[in-house]
Amino acid sequence: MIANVITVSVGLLALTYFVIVGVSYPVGAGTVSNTINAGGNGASWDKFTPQNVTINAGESVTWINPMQVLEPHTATFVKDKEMIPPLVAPFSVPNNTEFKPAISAPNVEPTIMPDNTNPNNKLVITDNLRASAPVVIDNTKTNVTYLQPNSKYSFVGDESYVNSGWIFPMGQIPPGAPPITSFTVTFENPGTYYYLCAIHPWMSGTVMVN
Ligand SMILES: [Cu+2]
Repeated sequence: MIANVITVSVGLLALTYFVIVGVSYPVGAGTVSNTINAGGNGASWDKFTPQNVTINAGESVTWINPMQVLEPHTATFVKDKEMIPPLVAPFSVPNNTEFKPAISAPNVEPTIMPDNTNPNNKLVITDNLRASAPVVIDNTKTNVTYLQPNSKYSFVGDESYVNSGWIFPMGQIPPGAPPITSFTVTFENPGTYYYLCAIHPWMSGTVMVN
């Protein structure tokens, strides 16, 4: 019993020491971590964990997907709401454009609709590469740079869009999908960087850079 009391007391003393003397981490600003789980298992399947992290300028953060089921997530930084990428989008093509399946699965067909703004054209709905691929768009919103899967990107801070692409759980990449299982960002400048998941936009987090 006495030994336990002493142990607890020493522990409290040590804790007090770190609280009073040790300490440079901002309290309550977020966890210090360089790895963030995009999604998880059980109740954390649609959360970033930790949700808020604090690092110093020049440090990196890596997003991975630890899920046991095949559910992708993204880490997507948008400067304003206009840059939130839809997962699919309509594109206008001439009416005589044919779409032939390029895979052997028999049960596929593109979604095609009339283009009400142009009778010579029709609309085909395709997936949005800017949501699913690793990509950066600069502060002018015009210069688009696609990154390699599992890229390391140096975030300056004024980019209008930085996206991880679909991060899959390790060993669970579907056939034909870009083999993305991580995304690493080096934050070059101080600031608070908000991000969300393009697939589940209620998933969000922040990286606070001192
Ligand atoms: Cu997600």
